[in-house]
Amino acid sequence: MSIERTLGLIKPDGLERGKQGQLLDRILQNGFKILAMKQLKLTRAQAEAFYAEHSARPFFDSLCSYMTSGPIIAMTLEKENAIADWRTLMGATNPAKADPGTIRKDFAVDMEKNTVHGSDSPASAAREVPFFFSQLEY
Ligand code: IDP
Ligand code: MG
Repeated sequence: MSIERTLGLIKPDGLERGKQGQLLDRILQNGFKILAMKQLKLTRAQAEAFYAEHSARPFFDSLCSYMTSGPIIAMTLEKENAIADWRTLMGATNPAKADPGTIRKDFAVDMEKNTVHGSDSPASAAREVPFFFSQLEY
């Protein structure tokens, strides 16, 4: 295992319900360093670009509307095995199928409003981290 960086997002439902403190605490308690962090609101074009891999999916339009419905928090997370470990801490996309103790099990509203995002592979982390952060921000 090696030290990795991955992109974490707290999605609009997390901020709207005031869960960001609890979510950041879980991230830190699980050994992640938050190397960079900012709160922002995506434009429609930015959301569509970020989720471009899903552009043909039936949920794409609704997903982009939801992701632009309010502010999000973007983070670069670092630890050993960060990419897989953050996905494990997040839990399954569908919170009804998420394991006990995962963020999505404990916080998600539904399959769309599932509170957090995480890069799903080294290739997506390499694309997603610089989507939100420049080298000047570390
Ligand atoms: P992931 O966030 O667990 O990697 P993806 O399949 O990459 O899941 O989907 C991206 C996001 O799109 C999900 O986190 C969720 O917000 C939304 N999404 C995925 N599948 C559905 C669906 O079937 N209905 C509604 N929203 C969905
Ligand atoms: Mg994904």
